[in-house]
Amino acid sequence: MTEKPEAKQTLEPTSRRRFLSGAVGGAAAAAGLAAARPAVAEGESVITEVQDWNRYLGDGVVSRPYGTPSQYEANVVRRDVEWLTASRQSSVSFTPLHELDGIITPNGLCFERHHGGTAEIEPSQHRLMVHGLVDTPLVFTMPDLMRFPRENHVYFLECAANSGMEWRGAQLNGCQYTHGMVHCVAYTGVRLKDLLAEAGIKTNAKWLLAEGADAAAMTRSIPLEKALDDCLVAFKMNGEALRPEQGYPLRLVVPGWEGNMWIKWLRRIEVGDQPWQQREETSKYTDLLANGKARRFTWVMDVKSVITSPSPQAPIRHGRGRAVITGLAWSGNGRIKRVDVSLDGGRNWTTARIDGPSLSKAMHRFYLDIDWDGSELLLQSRAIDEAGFVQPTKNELRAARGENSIYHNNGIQTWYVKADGTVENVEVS
Ligand SMILES: Nc1nc2c(c(=O)[nH]1)N[C@H]1C(S)=C(S)[C@@H](COP(=O)(O)O)O[C@H]1N2
Ligand SMILES: [Mo]
Repeated sequence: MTEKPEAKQTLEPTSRRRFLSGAVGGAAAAAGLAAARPAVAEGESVITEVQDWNRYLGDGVVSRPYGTPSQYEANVVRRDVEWLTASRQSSVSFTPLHELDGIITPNGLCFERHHGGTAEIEPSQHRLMVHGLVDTPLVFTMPDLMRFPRENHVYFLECAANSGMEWRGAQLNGCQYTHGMVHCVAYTGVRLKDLLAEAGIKTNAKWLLAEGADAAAMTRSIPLEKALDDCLVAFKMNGEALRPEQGYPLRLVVPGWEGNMWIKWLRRIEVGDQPWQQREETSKYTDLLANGKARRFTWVMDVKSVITSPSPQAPIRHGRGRAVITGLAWSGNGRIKRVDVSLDGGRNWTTARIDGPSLSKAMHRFYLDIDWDGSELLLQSRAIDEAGFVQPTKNELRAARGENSIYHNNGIQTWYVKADGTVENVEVS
């Protein structure tokens, strides 16, 4: 791989260009061009001549006791946007969605969002206390938790602020930045309802307060109904221990709901009869409407999708002909039923192919295989979930919620693919 890191170029806000829907594209898929083909084999030197990598014996086993990606993948990393937040302890890094495929986010590439930095906790010193409106307040050690029945589930986690910078117009040039506050991981954990049952919840219990052991001691109120439905207390991600950045040794998993409720470094659950509005940060996670009122308790993450390639950090490098358009779709309401892709800014839509597992409240991977004639495209994807919700356009969202919001932007993203294959973040109107 020879491409340079994109970090610099992506930090520049784009020109916020707006396009008239239908101004470009259209002919690309329909044209039915003869696709560019692989070269006809006739003595390819990288095969016929001995290369360095088959001249010498390679490193033996366990030369990398914990394996890391190839040196040629050094570009595939979490990135941050320096001007976005004042400190790295209360900041966010973004998942490099444009470099990934399938539905699982590798552990080392999961975006991070902390309010007081990463806590480094020794597991033998970690405790989870369950108290409040319970019959018997309990303190669980990690070995105590290992004795409860375990479950495995793949879930996405999306920060409510994902795509927040894009509310007023196209802003950041790459899906890592516009959509990278999301990851999708296979969790192993125990059911929160089993731990609550062990303590015995009182009949007037309605809410939980979950608290982390980080410097922020972050707390969130969670309705008891959700806790008893599908919340997990997880200790493994993608088969191995949680990473410190993701809450080692214990985190709350709140499927389909906004990321801020998924308390990391989980150390305390207090059972109560009302939300802890004053003490927690719930007031910050509201959606300010045009009339000055705010939406609160907007926990479910709405149906959403984005094309991950091509995208500004993943331009089309191979020229015209056969090309793969791919992206991700997810919904806090359950499974994704369908994803449509438009090449012309939303005038015409083609149903994309969802490939791989279709799991509730997990990422779905979609593909559209096209024959690109080299003309400009305005790429969009639109997801529909099993509850029947359709991903809205950004203008529809603004009409409903105004321009002051940051949170819960699930609007349709547009990528402008130019004739040279480079891609820009734009909006169509
Ligand atoms: N203890 C604690 N839990 C936390 C946070 C935090 O700062 N401290 N951040 C929350 C927010 S706002 C989000 S979006 C998710 C991010 O999870 P991740 O870092 O695994 O991506 O964790 C949530 N849980
Ligand atoms: Mo968040």
